[in-house]
Amino acid sequence: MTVLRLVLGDQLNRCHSWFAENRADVVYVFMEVRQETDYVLHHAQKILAIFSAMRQFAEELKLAGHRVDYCRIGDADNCHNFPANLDRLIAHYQATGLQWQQPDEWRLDRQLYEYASSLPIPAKALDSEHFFTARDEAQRLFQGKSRWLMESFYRTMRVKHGVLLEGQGKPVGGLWNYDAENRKAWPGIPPQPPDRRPTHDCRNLWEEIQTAGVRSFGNPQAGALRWPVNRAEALAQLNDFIEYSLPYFGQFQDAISTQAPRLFHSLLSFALNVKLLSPQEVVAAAETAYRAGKAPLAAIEGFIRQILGWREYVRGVYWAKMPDYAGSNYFQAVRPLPTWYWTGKTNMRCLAFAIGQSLDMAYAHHIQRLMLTGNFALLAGIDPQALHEWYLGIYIDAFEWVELPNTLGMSQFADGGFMATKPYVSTAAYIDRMGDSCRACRYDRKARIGERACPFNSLYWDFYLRHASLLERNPRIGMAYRQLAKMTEVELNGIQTQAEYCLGRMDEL
Ligand code: FAD
Ligand code: DLZ
Repeated sequence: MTVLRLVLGDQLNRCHSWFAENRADVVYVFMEVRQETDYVLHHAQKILAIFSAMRQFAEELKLAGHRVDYCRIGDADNCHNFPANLDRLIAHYQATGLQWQQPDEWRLDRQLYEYASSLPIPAKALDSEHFFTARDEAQRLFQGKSRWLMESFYRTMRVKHGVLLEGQGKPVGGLWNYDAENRKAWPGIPPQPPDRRPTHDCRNLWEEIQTAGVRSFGNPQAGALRWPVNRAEALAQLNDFIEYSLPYFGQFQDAISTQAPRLFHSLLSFALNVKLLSPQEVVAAAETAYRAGKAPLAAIEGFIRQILGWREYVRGVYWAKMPDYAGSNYFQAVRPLPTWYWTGKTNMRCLAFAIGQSLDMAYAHHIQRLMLTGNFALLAGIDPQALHEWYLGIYIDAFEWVELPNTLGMSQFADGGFMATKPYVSTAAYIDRMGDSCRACRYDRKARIGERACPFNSLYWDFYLRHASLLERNPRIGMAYRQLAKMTEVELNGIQTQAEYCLGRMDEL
C-alpha cells in the first residue's frame, strides 16, 4: 500500500501537517518539469532558486526519515509533465492513492483535478495550509459588490485575526491606515540596510538546466545566487528585515532610487510564495517588533497591510475571477511590448534602471513595478496579456495567483476598475518627486513637447484624451479632465502629435 503525495515547487511548507508524522506507506514526489519551466519564458534566477529550494526541501524530508522520489530536470525517464510522470510513478510504486496540495494556480488546479478524475485509484487535494484566508473568503465577504475595496477587506482581516488591535476590536494608535506618513522620497539617509542574504554556488545546477534545453533570460548569477532557498535562510532574512529595514519601511515605501535597488523593502516575497515562510509568522514577527518598540507604528502597519491585506486580497480576486480574468482588456490595448523591456536599453533613465535591475536581480520593488514599468505600459497601450507574461517571467516571486491581479487589475486597470479606483499613471513629475533618475536623464522631465521631452508627459495626457469616454466620469480623475479642459486646441494637438511620435518609435525611446 503506497500513497503518492505530490509536492509542487511553490509548496515547500515544512510546517504542513503532512510532515508531522513519518509514514512508511507515503512517498513524497517532486518533479522538475518542462511543463512548468516553459509555460512562460522565465528569468534564469527564478528557475535556479525554485529548483535549489525544491532539492533542499526534498533532502530535508529524507533526512527526517520520509520517503522521497525526486525527478530531476535531466533524468532520462522524466516525461516533463505532471500527468505522465504521475502515471509512471503510480505504476512503479503500484500506488493505491494520490494526494496533492491545492495548487495556487488555476491552470495546475484544473490539470490535476482532471487528471485525478481519470484515475482508477482514490485521489484527493488538501489545503496547502499557508494562507490566512480560504480561496473563496474574499468572494464571500464582498458578495454582491461590483467593486472590491482592499481597505475594507484588510480591516476585516485585522479584526478576524486579532492583528494590531487594542481594546474591543479597535486599531492600535487609533487609525487603521498610516499611508499618509509613508510617501517620502529617500534622501540617502539612513544608508541602505546590509544585504546579508546567503550566496549559493548553483553552477552545476545551471549546467543541468541548460543541458536539458530549458530557455530563460536575465542574469543567472549561478555562481552567487542570492535568494534564500531553505527555511533557515528564509527565517534569517526575516530577522534581518525586522532588525535593519522595518523601521524605515513605511517612510520610504513609495521611494525609488538608482542607488538602492531594494531601499527598505523586505525581499521576502520569494520565501513567502514558495512557502518557506508563512504569512502568519511574518505578520507576527512585525507585530512583536511593534510591541517591543523596535519600529514606528506607521512602518509596521504599512508592512502588515501588504501581507494580511494585499497578498490575501489579490488571491481572493484571482480565485473569484479566474479563468475569465486573464483575458481582461478594458482599454482594448494591443501594442506589443517594446523590445527594451527585455534588455533595459532605453534612454528613459528610470526605466533603464528598473528593467536593468530586474534582469540582474529578478527583483524590483513595488513602486518600480507599478509606477515605472506598469505606468509606462498603461500609458503606451501595451497589450496587458503580453505585459502579464513579462511580469510572470521576470520576477523571482511571480506566480500567477499574485502576479495576474497585480498586473491586470492594479497596474493596468484592465478589469475596468474592479480592484483599483483609478488607473495608476503619472507624468515625469511624480517619478522625479519620488526618485533620483530624472535629473541625469537624456529626456527633460518638465517638457511635454519636443525631441527631448520625457515620453511620460505627452503619453499621460494622451492616455486621458484617448480614454475619455471610459474615464471622464470617474470622480477620482476629475482633476485630470479639468486640467485638460483648460488647455488650448494648440496645446492638445501638440500633446497628441508628440504622443503619436513616441508611440510610433517606441523601440527607440
Ligand atoms: P515588500 O515591499 O517588503 O512587501 C512585503 C510583502 O508584502 C511582500 O513580500 C509580498 O508578499 C507582500 N506584498 C506587497 N505588496 C503586495 C501586493 N501588491 N500584492 C501581493 N502581495 C504584496 N508580488 C508577488 O509576490 N508576486 C508577483 O508576481 C507580483 N507581481 C506584481 C506585479 C505588478 C505589476 C505589481 C504592481 C506588483 C506585483 N507584486 C507581486 C506585488 C509587490 O510588488 C511584490 O510583492 C513586492 O515587490 C515583493 O518585494 P518585497 O518582498 O521586497 O516586498
Ligand atoms: C515556477 C516553477 C518552475 C519554473 N518549475 C517548476 C517545476 O519544475 N516543478 C514544480 O513542481 N514547480 C515548478 N514551478 C512552480 C509551479 O509553476 C507552481 O507550482 C505553479 O505555478 C502553481 O503556483
